[in-house]
Amino acid sequence: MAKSVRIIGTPTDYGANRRGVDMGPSAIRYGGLTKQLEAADVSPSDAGDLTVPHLATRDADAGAANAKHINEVEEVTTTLADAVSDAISDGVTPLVLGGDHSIAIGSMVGSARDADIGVVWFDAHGDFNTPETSPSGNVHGMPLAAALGIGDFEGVKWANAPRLKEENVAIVGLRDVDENETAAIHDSDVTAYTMSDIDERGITDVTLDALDVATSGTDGVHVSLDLDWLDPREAPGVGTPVRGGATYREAHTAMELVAESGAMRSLELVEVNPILDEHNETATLATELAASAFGKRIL
Ligand code: B3U
Ligand code: MN
Ligand code: MN
Repeated sequence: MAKSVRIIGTPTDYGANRRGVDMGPSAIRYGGLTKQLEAADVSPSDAGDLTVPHLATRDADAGAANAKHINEVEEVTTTLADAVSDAISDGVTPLVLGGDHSIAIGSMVGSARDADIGVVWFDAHGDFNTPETSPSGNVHGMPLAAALGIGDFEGVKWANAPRLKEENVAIVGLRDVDENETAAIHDSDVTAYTMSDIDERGITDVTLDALDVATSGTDGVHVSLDLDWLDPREAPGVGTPVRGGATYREAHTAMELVAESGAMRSLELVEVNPILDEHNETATLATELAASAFGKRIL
């Protein structure tokens, strides 16, 4: 029987420093998401977009300087966490379309509501800042810390992903990490693989190791795919591109290994910025990678 997937659009950019990622869900749908999922023998249903507060209706400078729009991010987190957890209770795999990476707090809280989960985080960045360490105040650089209960988020509790442990978090593809973030990652029990690790060991080895970390003793894995994990030549439509990222082939290989693991409990595609994209190619690539993660094969 075809696997059922529920598409959950989360059109928000409160956590980012550049406007535009709020249009990500539309661009990803327009890039052929449904067709790609069907080619992966998945039966998709589209729940549309969550209702999230629009920036135009809020004070542009809301929130503390070191955690911008923290209350809006909290609202989105609550709404998305419920949607993700409802999908899983219905026996359907949630596919969350961002939006900036701050939405991952909601995805992880929802995915970890009734299960022990691991996380594989594909990203150029560590996303391990806290309001105390962040150089920008942008919450999209903080979601892993937030979901793990690290740092002081102006009193916001996030209902920390209740059953997620540092030991089960693997970050893959790092190449732009802030100084304090490096120390925090070292001090934690998360496992982090840099692009150099991928260069030296190859994407297959690294991804299999990351999946081992995330599946060990857990009920399933949340896969968080920040499109800036890929090289900007493949994925130009992101807010914070960093040279030297994963290639097209490496990204597909990683997603195919995710599918083969059979452990994916929830997936999110984040940081697609259609304003910065070229002919929607980053959004289209996101749909292809989702298909690979759900098991699309050539033969
Ligand atoms: N580490 C920097 C930059 C950044 C993190 N995530 C993105 N950019 N997309 C920060 O602002 O925390
Ligand atoms: Mn990120
Ligand atoms: Mn990133």
